[in-house]
Amino acid sequence: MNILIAEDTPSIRLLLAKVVSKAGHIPYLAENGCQVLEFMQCTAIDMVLMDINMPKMGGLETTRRIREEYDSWLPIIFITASTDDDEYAEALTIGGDGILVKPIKPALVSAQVKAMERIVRSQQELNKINAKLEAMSKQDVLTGVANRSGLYEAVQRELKRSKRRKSPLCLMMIDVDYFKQYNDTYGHLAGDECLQQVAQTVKHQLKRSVDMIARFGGEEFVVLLPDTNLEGGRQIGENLLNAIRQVKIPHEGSPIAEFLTVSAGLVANECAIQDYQLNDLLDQADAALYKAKAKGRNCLVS
Ligand code: GH3
Ligand code: MG
Ligand code: MG
Ligand code: MG
Ligand code: MG
Repeated sequence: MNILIAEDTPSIRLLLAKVVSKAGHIPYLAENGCQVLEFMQCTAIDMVLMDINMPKMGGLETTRRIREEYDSWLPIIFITASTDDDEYAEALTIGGDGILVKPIKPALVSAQVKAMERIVRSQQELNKINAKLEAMSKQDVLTGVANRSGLYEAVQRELKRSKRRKSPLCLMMIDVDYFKQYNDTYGHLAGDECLQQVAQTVKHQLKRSVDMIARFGGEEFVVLLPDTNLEGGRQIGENLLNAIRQVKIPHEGSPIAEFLTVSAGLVANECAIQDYQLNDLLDQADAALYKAKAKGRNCLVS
């Protein structure tokens, strides 16, 4: 762990640094609260050992500011020469996690750091699990691409960016043609594999890291193309439809082709960059998709 030691008395600062090093951690040194705050802006600190009485900014005020500025918890252990219980209580109340009373006893400092490390480690585990759960909540289980929730988040973000940069974005809705017949012919499991293939084909076709594909639901996918106007979106869309045709997934039940095809509806927000909302894009892409189906499928309408 990176442990920041804030103590204005040089000999005590040195002693604490030795204890921290001996316990296998990396000590960083500060002489007052101002240095602590500065330090925290550029280095990831896992724990703070902080004297309450320091010139410029003491431990209590520094802690108040840390708690105000940082959302995530950082353990702060106070060091004090005071024998006043009220001061201990105040220190814990404003956000301290422990108190060490001077004169410093190395064994006690080391044990206190170890005890706090247990909490830090379990907090880190929880953070990891949280990050995983959050990623999972935005991913489609069957195809591995983003799900609707991941899509909505990306569209909201890209719409803001599009307005800010006055740069258009495209949204395309893709729907597998005669997929009910596909399931009826080959079975539901083969249908699942087919959806995985469609998703992966589209994913591999998208060259830029900002482009994304999401499973909107069932056999419908949405492709989001930032910084792309309608003409660019059309080209990418036609290429996607072609790439899916080229996979040549047999579809005997399709009345229109030997192999699996998809239809697509495309919309760009280029004419009304200020006003487009998520639902406008989805509604218009869906309306275009409906037209593509009505035109006979296996095509893109924008
Ligand atoms: P269209 O060309 O008009 O789009 O016809 P369609 O048959 O593709 O459309 P419809 O909406 O009638 O049927 C969609 C089918 O997709 C029905 C449903 O069982 C199937 N489906 C939806 N989700 C899944 C899935 O996760 N796995 C499989 N295997 N099939 C799915
Ligand atoms: Mg002091
Ligand atoms: Mg559908
Ligand atoms: Mg369909
Ligand atoms: Mg149908």
